Amino acid sequence: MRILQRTLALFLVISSTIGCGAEQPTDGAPDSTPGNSASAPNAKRPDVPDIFVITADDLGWADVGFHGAKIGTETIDRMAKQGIVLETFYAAPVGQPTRAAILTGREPNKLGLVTPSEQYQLPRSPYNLPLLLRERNYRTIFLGKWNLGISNKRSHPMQHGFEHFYGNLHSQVGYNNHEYRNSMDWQRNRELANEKGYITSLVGLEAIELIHATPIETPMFTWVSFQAPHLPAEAPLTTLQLFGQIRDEQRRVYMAQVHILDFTIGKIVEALEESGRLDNCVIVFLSDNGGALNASAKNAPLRGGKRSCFEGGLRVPAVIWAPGRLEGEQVLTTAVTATDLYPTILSLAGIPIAEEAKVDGVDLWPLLKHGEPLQERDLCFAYSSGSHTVSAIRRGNWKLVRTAKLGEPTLRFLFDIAADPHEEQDLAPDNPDLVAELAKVLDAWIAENFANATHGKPVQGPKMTVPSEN
Ligand SMILES: [Ca+2]
Repeated sequence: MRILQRTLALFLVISSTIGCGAEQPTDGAPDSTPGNSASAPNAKRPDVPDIFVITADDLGWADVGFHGAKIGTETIDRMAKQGIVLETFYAAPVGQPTRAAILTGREPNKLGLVTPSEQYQLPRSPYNLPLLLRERNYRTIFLGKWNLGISNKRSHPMQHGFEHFYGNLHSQVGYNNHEYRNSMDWQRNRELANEKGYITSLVGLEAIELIHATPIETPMFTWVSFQAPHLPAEAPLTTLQLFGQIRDEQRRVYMAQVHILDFTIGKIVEALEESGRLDNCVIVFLSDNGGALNASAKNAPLRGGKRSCFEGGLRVPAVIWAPGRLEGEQVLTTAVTATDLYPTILSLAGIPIAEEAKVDGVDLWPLLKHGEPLQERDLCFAYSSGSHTVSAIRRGNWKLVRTAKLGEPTLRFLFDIAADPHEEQDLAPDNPDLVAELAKVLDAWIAENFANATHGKPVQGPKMTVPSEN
């Protein structure tokens, strides 16, 4: 019966995509939604919000409507309009470190998570976010792509405090066959989920079911981790037809992936409205790294893309939307990072930050709510594929970027990001002292963090694609 219901619901989702077309906005202002009861006093519920983190995967800076795209991202654009656009949100150059930063608040390089290796995994810690939230009676849910360890036994989301997991452990499963390298990687709570459907829609359906099934007295922490629009380039035929005028085939598929991603987020928001949760919900939306140019993402006018430390690799579309708690129609230009989400979410949940957690990020809520400025800080980034190493430091409006290919001299670029956000004018030749000063700080940071990650011994779990019975 459950499968039948899900299949029917999936059909409705896909059909609705066609019916809605790409340009129909989601209607309704959240503050005036009839029947919205979550903001009413509830004696049984602690005064904390539901928290939804929604991540896209490799989504380009310019691939959302609020940055000019014409892909049909009405719900993301609604969140941007009614919430606060985090216009200078820095992720890592690849997704795995960003994901670790969200769950730990720490520089992910310190955890041994630098490259998107299948063998590195998120270290166990009593301070990981879902564990702390669960101790405070949050229902903790992870849906979609995990990518922080592939072992069912040692690095599973449910061993980090998530009580419900539905999705894939690997990075790049088939959207329709749910396979990674010819093995099924699709599960619900460690049990193989042999279900049919497009994974973006399946993740959305699971979210909707859980939203309706969770008593309003129970606060929810849900990370909806969409794989879209990461490769492989696969989209439902019916959604592809909406973009028939796009000649480039890969771009056409990419746009369809983004569109159905947005459509699915819209259905989740509808469920939050129908269940009376939206007014008491804080939703954070972001991409886990810059758009992947080889997958037809567009970051322009930002320079570069995924795996680079130019803005196109680091700066991602990001929004925080809290209909009952934050004034909307704002754009925040302060530079913030993925490590800041952990202390911000704990702050919302009323959980103090333990010194032992060694958090690097800062609580953004006073800034978001009251405009209190952050203390000045250097933001550092690094990534290495082995043959190609990139790093950057941002101090105020200055940004030093270094790139090095194996066997070639290191290139250094200095930009004034405020005056030149697209990194077109290299000011390094005119400012050798500043370049040297920033390079010194960046080198120290790399020695402390990045070097530790590359030369340390991250815990490795056994490679296991099909969920075990343990
Ligand atoms: Ca990614």
